[in-house]
This record gives sequence, structure tokens and C-alpha cells, in this order.
Amino acid sequence: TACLAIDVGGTKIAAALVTLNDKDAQVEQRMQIHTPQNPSAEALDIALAEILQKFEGQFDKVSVASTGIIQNGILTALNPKNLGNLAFFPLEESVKKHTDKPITLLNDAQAAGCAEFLRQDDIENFAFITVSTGVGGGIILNRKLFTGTNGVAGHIGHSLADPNGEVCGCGRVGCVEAVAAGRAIARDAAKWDNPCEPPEVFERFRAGDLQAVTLVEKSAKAIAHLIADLKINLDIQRIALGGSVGLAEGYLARVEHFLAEMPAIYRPEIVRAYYAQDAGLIGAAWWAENQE
Ligand code: ADP
Ligand code: BMX
Repeated sequence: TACLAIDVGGTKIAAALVTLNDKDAQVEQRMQIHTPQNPSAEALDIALAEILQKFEGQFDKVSVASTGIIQNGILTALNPKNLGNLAFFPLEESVKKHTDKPITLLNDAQAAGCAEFLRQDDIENFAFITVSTGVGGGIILNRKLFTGTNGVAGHIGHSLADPNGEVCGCGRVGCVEAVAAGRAIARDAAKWDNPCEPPEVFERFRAGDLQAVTLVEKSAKAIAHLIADLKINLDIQRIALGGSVGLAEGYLARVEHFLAEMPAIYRPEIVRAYYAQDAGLIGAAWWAENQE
């Protein structure tokens, strides 16, 4: 029986029919659209309706992994700027209008953390970090996803990177997300004499362009410190890195480079997310079957 898994990010919405068998997952009919970039709840509602309609009759449950704090069926943006300034969205109600199948919801990075943990047999404490539109996290403690009482746990992108840094969309100054995320890279690269988007920033970085190297390294260094903080706070044994920035060629090596400068006790093992761009989808499907 297939689960219709939907992954709502700040930049893209992915959907697919996901079937789980042990540690492997079948992801079928994967599709992707752009996340509506306006603050009206209606646009997101329509996007979800279209996805549900497209897969009609092919699933017996729906699970949505979404950016934002997900609690009691509601999406509350910690950083509304990542979601076209949409701060509040009745996610469950929106999905319910278009299907009578059971619905499960979870934060996107928490979901991806669950998926990635399926591949970690040898450890108890693990984290997934997405460096994407924002910076998100899924923390597994004693082999269980830790969501906290309000679903907020794992919002590690809003840890402090630089007290003199940029104001984050959440209202705090100097969050990791405001320094390291795809949006932060885009913001800085837009001010260049020869401006470009993050994929091009990474092309230039790989070609050795100094300006691009400096920008990518600023992001990678903030993520390395975030990883060190997770290790020393929670004794996290291994960390998987995902999201389009996290998965970009050459990025993980830079994070490892900055982590290598720190004392050994701050350094968990770092791996590339095994399920890559499908981690959120697979985690959503897994959560629908395994949530507590
Ligand atoms: P979402 O946040 O919706 O889950 P992604 O994981 O794709 O989506 O992250 C989107 C961010 O990643 C955007 O800021 C985008 O500019 C950036 N990005 C997309 N593709 C690449 C790439 N190939 N290399 C580096 N950055 C990328
Ligand atoms: C933000 C926050 C998190 C999310 C993370 C990564 C919002 C809307 N989102 O920190 O809930 O997990 O971004 O999200 O406040 P993504 O869109 O980059 O995948």
C-alpha cells in the first residue's frame, strides 16, 4: 500500500508515491513544483489540491513533511520569509478538503532525519541537517525522533552563528540560517558586481573564484560550528547533511575542513544524506507508519 508523500520546502514542493520495505524505499511518480512565493494561504492550498488530485485513487494515506513548526495540524513559520511571508497555514485542514484518507504531518527536516536514521544501525544519537532555503534539523535521541512538546525541537538553524550577523527572518539576529542557508547565499551573491544564484555560486566556488569561495566557506564554517555544538550539547554520534546546498558538490568537504580545526570531542562523523533529495518524502512515509 502506497503513501502519498509530500515534501513542502521553501523553494520546492515534491510529491511521490512511497512504499517502504525495511530500509529501502520505492519512490514512484516523483514530481516537483515551485513553492508559491506569496503570503496567501490560498496559493499553497491550490498547489496541494493539484497534487492530491493528480495522485487520486493511487494511495491509501497521505503524509506531509513541511517546512515550519508543525503542531496539531497547523504550520507556523518560525521564519515566514522562507515561505513567501506565509506565517500560518492550516495544513491538515487544507489536505483534508481534498482527500478522505488518513493524514500525517511532520516538519520536513524531522522527517528527513527519520529517513536517514533508517540507515544508521550502529548508533543511538543522530542528527540530520538540511542546508536548503533555510537550515533545518531532525534530532534522533536514543533512537527516537525528538520533537519536543511543541514540535520546535530541531530548529537548529536558529542557533546563534554570529551576534553581529544579519537579522534573521525569525526576528533574532545572527542565526545560522541567516548566515549559511541557500537564501543567505542568494542574498549575498545578489549584491556582487556579477550577481548570480546559488547554483552558479557553487560553480564559481568549484572553479576557485575567490568571492564565491569566501561565500561558500562562510556558510560551511557556520554549519561546522553548528555540528560541533550538536556534538557537545547532545553527544550526537553521526550527522547526515542534506538539502540542495548541503548536497552540492564540494560543500561537505568544506564543512569537514572547518570541523577538522576543532578539538576531537567536537567532531562527530559527517555523511552525505543517503536518500539525498528524497529524504523528506521517505521520512514522511515512514512517520505515517511509525509515529508514536
Ligand atoms: P527546499 O528548501 O524547498 O527544500 P532545496 O533543498 O532545493 O529546497 O534548497 C533550495 C535552496 O538551495 C535555494 O536557496 C537554491 O538557490 C539552492 N540550490 C538549489 N540548487 C542548488 C545547487 N545545485 N547548488 C547549490 N545551491 C542550490
Ligand atoms: C526554517 C524553518 C524550519 C525548516 C527549515 C528548513 C520555517 C518556514 N522553516 O528554519 O521549520 O525545517 O527552515 O526548511 O520557519 P527548508 O524549506 O529549507 O527545507
